[in-house]
Amino acid sequence: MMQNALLETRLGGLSPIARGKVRDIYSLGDHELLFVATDRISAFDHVLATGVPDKGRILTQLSLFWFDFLKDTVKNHVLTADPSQFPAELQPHLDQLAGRSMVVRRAQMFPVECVVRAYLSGSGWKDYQATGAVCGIKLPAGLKESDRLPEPIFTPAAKINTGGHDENISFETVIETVGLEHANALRQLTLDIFEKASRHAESRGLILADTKFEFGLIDGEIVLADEVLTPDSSRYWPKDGYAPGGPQPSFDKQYVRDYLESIRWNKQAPAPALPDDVVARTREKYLEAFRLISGRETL
Ligand code: Q0Z
Repeated sequence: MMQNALLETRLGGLSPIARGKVRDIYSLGDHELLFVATDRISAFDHVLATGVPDKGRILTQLSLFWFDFLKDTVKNHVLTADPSQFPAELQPHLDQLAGRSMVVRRAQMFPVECVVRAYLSGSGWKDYQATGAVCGIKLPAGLKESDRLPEPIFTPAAKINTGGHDENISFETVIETVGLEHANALRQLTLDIFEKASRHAESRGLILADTKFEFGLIDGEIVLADEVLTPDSSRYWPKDGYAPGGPQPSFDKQYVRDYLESIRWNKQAPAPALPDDVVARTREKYLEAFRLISGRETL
């Protein structure tokens, strides 16, 4: 049967050093962090009152699949996702943590979101309509929304704290922020990883339209951190039914968006709850993404 959704972690004495819309991060000494994916779900920039059971486990297992898939191309921050190997102070809390969390190495994060786009959507489509370019990269005239680009492009963004959307920035600005060598390395890694991942997604019937990677430095080496290639950090579209010339339905959140539109929510707090059937159908979409991408039947 369907479990309850975990909306908030409560880990005794520990307090999170960061809570995102969906994920919580806890400090484990100077060199490690606990990275937890809750079952929270956001839509239209708000966390909804209802969670989606198993979403945190599904997204964590997807990230772990991709970290492993990409391990010959890039190092990553994962130390372990095996709860029996978690530090003693976490052992009383494994009911909350098992399957949805990993102990990771603390990195010095680059303050740049490494976005790569193979299709024209979201802020990329907005910027293209306004300027004919995205992040300073001039694109051919006459592209339609959701069109495939001539080749994947690196479209970095600057993190904006507390609520606001990330701001698309030029490669020049990345150079000014992290230096020429790191900027070149981040762009090359981003494009290499994306090519490998999008080929895999394609083989499973999914278009990987775009995604966002976050990298950090550990002992002077660039590592892939955060979550990787989840539906929360990526646009996956079913190949079947792909139709440029408008927005594509969201693989995972379309039932949620359709419901929120149907009740004409004004997209201001407080965010509403979701009916059981919308939760159940959305949960099935996350499971479907996991099965397609990982080739595994169960979490
Ligand atoms: C990632 C974030 C949030 C989830 C910090 N290995 C690492 N070392 C140091 N810092 C991070 C990581 Cl992954 C780190 N974030 C982004 C914020 C929830 C992820 F509130 N923040």
